[in-house]
Amino acid sequence: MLNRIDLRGSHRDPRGLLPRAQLDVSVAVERIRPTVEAVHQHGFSAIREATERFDGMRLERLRVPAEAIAAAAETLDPEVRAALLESIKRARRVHADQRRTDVTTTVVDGGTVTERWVPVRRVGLYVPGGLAVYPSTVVMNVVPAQEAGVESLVVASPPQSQNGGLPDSRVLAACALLGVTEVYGVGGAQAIAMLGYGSRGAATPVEAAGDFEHCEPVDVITGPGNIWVTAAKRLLQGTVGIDAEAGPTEIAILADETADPRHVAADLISQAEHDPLAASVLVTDSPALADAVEAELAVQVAATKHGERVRTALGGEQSGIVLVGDLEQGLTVVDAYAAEHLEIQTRDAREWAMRVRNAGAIFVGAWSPVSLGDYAAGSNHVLPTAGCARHSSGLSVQSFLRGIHVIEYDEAALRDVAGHVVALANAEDLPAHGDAVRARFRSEAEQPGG
Ligand code: HSO
Ligand code: ZN
Repeated sequence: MLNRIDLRGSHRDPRGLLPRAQLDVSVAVERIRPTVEAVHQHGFSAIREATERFDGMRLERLRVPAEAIAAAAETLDPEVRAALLESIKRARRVHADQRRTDVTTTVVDGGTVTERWVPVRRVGLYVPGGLAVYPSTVVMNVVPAQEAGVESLVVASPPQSQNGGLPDSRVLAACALLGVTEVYGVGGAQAIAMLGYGSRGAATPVEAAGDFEHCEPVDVITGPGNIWVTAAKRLLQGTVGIDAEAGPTEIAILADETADPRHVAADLISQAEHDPLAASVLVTDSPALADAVEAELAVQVAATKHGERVRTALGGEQSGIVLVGDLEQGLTVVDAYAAEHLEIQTRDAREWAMRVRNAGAIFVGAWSPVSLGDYAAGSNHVLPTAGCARHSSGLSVQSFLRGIHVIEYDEAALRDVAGHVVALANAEDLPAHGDAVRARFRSEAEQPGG
């Protein structure tokens, strides 16, 4: 079912040899540019037009009424409710520990620099619809924003025809459990544009904007989504802050002969279930394990609910089994791949995990499968995909904070360093910079740097 790539004995940089889909976001950016621009200019009427065209639904309003959110919480299955509450509790514990305290450095006597960690004021959190519904993603977006101290927080999620054009009721229920009251039933690129620009429309006269509740623009947009959502986030970057790009999900497993092939197969299937474009990659130094996993996949895929989707994902060019000569080479391979999720199922798993440089999140040993992290480990599941783990982190409290330097020197401390400022200003041929310091020391005798 899976392609095999044999890297045993190869000394080449594995980067170009690994399975990975070529998803061209820049092409999608051009496709959605007119929609985003229309929402910028015309607000609600453009959002409505795009929703009709792409989702086949007519929007009467944007904001989900408070009664609908409350009703969703009341009708939520008690088992799901308990699970969501546990997921929220664990996520809060982990994310509360990520809060930063302001740090003041006394650089010299009378001269300090303080780093103040300040939450952004308003954020927009996107929760995808599509092939599945994601109340768990509400938790993973909202908890870090709340723990960061964000004061204004809105959720956008696609309207569902089976829920009367509102977002999925489990998504709404998760919002209720988290105390989120501002929710919009809008999806796709038009939702991202709405969050970034608001729904009033720059070119729409105030009196024509309608008297329903509009969405005001946010400062940061986070959350996963399909390629159109990702493209819109890329286009809006600069206008607002965005988190790392999160495309189709990925799991890589580094395993040796001690791994249980049934677990490895089950975990590969678990993420393939998300999307026919999902990637499942096994990296192993054991051909026997590779064969055993293949045999297990044949059995388990036949029995799994979304077999069609899983088969497409596992058989795609983005998935495969990579054979390596030893685990050292395996480490090089998983670092080159920079998976969204990396499982280590080897002898001394923790030691190997500590040596990994590139991954969105690392799952150590036999008892920490990715699906635990998807729902209830306390960790975040909004993670960088497509190799972005080489330079980006998953969602965290930090995603919603800015570190602001506050500089405070007294007269003596400034006088002390003034000569250096003047020297550097002159070296850059920016003498007015030096003058701004010298102007503070009135008498000639006091003038630093001559
Ligand atoms: N594995 C997905 C998250 C998720 N799984 C949500 C189930 N629900 C991307 O990390
Ligand atoms: Zn998942």
